[in-house]
Amino acid sequence: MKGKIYQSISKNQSKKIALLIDPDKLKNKTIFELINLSENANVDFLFVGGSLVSKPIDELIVEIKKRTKIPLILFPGSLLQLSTKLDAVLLISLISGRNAELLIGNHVVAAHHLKNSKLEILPTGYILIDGGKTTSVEYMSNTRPIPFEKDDIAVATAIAGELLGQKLIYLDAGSGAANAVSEIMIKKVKTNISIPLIVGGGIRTALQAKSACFAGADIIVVGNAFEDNINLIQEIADAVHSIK
Ligand code: 1GP
Repeated sequence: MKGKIYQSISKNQSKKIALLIDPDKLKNKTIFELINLSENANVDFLFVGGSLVSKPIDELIVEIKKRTKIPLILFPGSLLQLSTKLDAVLLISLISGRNAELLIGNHVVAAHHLKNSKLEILPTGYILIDGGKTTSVEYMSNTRPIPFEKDDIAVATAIAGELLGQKLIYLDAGSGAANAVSEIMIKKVKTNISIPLIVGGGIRTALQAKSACFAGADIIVVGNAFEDNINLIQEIADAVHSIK
């Protein structure tokens, strides 16, 4: 049913955790193990995708769907990652950048495919923040991140995204960022928008996840830290879900 996932994000005030699966970084066996642990930890969403994915992900998506009921959402690095077997797609406009293909070009190419699919479409204003190192998303998207301390630019970008009709804002320091998005930036962005806020990139501990939630994040995205230590899934999920 269209809209179910967005409703669960926007109507339900509880904080949520998403596990990011990058198919290129992990063996399928590890992915399935991560999914088992995610089930046990009540992880809210599985994001799948990556800035550069070298293999077709359709088969993997089918295998993941067999193993879990957790909603599977594409976090697309490119149009090649689109699959009708997913539950939903973050329809990302990279609004911190000035790359026309990632603002509207790819969306035009995918428009009919998306409209004719049963996928839930989640229009997302994606804002890349400098996390202290050059990330794959920065290089592959050919966009410059917003400087770490330029809260005012991040806020204005998020407001513009909402005014343009985005339904979610995603503040991302990029996968493997040295520094996660600052609490002060999260707080300022959150107080200036009325749509749900996703925050990710460089979150490696339960304390960081909790602090980002207290600052205003509605969904925390974690990839690298879970790949490095699968036991963190329960710990970080519990920390996020403990916030009332
Ligand atoms: C990247 O926000 C995600 O786009 C997750 O980042 O892999 O650093 O957790 P990490």
